[in-house]
Amino acid sequence: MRGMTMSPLDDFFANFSRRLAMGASRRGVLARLGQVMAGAAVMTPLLPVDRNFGRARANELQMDATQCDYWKYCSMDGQLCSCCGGSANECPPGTEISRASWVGTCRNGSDGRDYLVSYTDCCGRSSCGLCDCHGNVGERPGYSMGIHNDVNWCMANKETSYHCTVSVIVGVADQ
Ligand code: ABN
Repeated sequence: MRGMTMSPLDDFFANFSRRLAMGASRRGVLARLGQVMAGAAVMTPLLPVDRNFGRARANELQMDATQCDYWKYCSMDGQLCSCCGGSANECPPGTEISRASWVGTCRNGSDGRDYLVSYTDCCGRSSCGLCDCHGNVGERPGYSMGIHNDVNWCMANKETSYHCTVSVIVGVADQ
């Protein structure tokens, strides 16, 4: 740069880097690098990474939502909306979701965790009649409505006719 005129900005950065270079000994740089590497080694196991390497998600995508053995249907008592013009968690066109529902607990075999799954009826059309599934895990006899799932939840709606049932994961059960 000798013999050339430097702009104030060039001047500033030249001075700054010179001061930085003088203050940073090779030993200091190595010590700092060591600290960063040690920190990374401690923090890495704590980071929320998918230790299942995406297998749980892949299994989920492979499940057939029109079959009763889909794990999240374990406590189902009704006809699958996925066979009736809707999907596992969406009512078919022309129906409306029931205001009440039944909540069961199902184990997802691919990650070994228990999930709370709500079973909600789709109302306003006559029964779809397809894919009738009766998992009924956790159900108790019909003398108490809160623990019995053989119930037309559309009875809480204005349109009380039952068409089919959707299932939605609403939480992870306490371990
Ligand atoms: N919740 C499904 C259902 C609907 C009508 C009758 C029994 C069960």
